[in-house]
Amino acid sequence: MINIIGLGYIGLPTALAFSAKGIEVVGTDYNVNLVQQLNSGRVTFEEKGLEELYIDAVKNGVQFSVNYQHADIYLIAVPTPYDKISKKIDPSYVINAVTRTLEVCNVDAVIIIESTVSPGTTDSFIRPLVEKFNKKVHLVHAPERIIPGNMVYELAHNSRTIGADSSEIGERVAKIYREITDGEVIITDIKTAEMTKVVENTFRAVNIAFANELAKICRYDNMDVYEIIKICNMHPRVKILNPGPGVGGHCIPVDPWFLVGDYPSLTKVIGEALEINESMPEYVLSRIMSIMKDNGLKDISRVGLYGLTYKENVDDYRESPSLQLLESQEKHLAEPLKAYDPWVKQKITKNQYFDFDTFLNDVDLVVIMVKHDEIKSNISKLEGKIVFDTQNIIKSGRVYKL
Ligand code: SAJ
Repeated sequence: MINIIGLGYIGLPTALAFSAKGIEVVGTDYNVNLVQQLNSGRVTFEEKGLEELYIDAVKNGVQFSVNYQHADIYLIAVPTPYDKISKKIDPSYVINAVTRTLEVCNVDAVIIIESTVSPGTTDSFIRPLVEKFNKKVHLVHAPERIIPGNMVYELAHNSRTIGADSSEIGERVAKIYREITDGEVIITDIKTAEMTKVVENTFRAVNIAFANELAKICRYDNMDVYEIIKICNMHPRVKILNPGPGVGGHCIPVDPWFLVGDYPSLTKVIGEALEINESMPEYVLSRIMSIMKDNGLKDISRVGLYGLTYKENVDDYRESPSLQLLESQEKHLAEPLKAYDPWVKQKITKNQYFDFDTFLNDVDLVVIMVKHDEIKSNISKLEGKIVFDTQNIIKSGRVYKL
């Protein structure tokens, strides 16, 4: 039996994937409401293919509980936020989960940590805990890699990294992961596994920052950044990502800070890249101001943000560029812009709409912050509006770009 600790965006799909393959799984989360919802037959967030996976897992007897189980294998998928001031990782959730696991686990249990941690976290925070308990267990770090929007597919196909203290434990855990993925499963040591995860997300953050910087240069000197990136990417060794209104989510804007926090004097490129990404929502605000001037639009209440989530076709709005933008507006004591997102059903900002047409009726300038499928297939509805397309989804007509 595998006891999966933390039933959020990573833990839940992972628990369901193992169970759907016929492995006995108990998912544990301290959030009573979440466990109740899962036990009452409903998944807790929207994700392509998740419901189907849930149905298969329920058929196979997956269980959800607030209690940690007596087991031989644990998989920990709890959040690892970072301290906004020191930029260092906050391992308290992982520490708490491992402590509770150590209280109940069988001797010789394997504790797999999937949560993203900075290199050295296992050595500095987790091993001392294990020593304190004086219980023989095996620690493994197997960083998650699945991308929201395509999680179920990626769980089944991504290659995986298993960091373990011995090849014997590494192989034992690799065998478990091979049940759910047809991707390659690589065994390495724990610190290397910790580092690879942070490096993967840092690579993406730096590449996006490069694209964002290019967007600013091109805007300043009146060049088309999208045309330039398109042509450059035809070079066999160039692959520039897309500029955008900012970088959101709980991974790309967060994990690279672990490196900056731990190695401040060695992370010049990374630090600057993160600053560039963080400057984008404010940059969008300044573009909105100049577009309003351009069109003689004086009333800020006629400006609306399309999209509140951190990226397209997901319901997760953590650290989203739109929320960063609204926060920055708030700092200037400005009335928040109108906003609408088809994926966000609860109220998360003051002037929020829940119906696309009503939203469109109430604004003259539409700022496309997120390229949800909904807007992509309803571009014609924007006719007659001033449009600021930060996502480059509209290819013709008079549209403002980043
Ligand atoms: N973004 C851009 N330009 C791009 C691509 C993305 O501005 O060209 C923005 C998105 O709009 C979004 C943010 O970056 O706001 C992050 O989105 P994402 O799709 O790049 O990544 P995440 O956060 O959804 O998932 C990432 C993935 N990591 C990598 O691709 C290296 C995923 O595999 C990880 O599992 C996940 O982080 C994680 O949890 O660590």
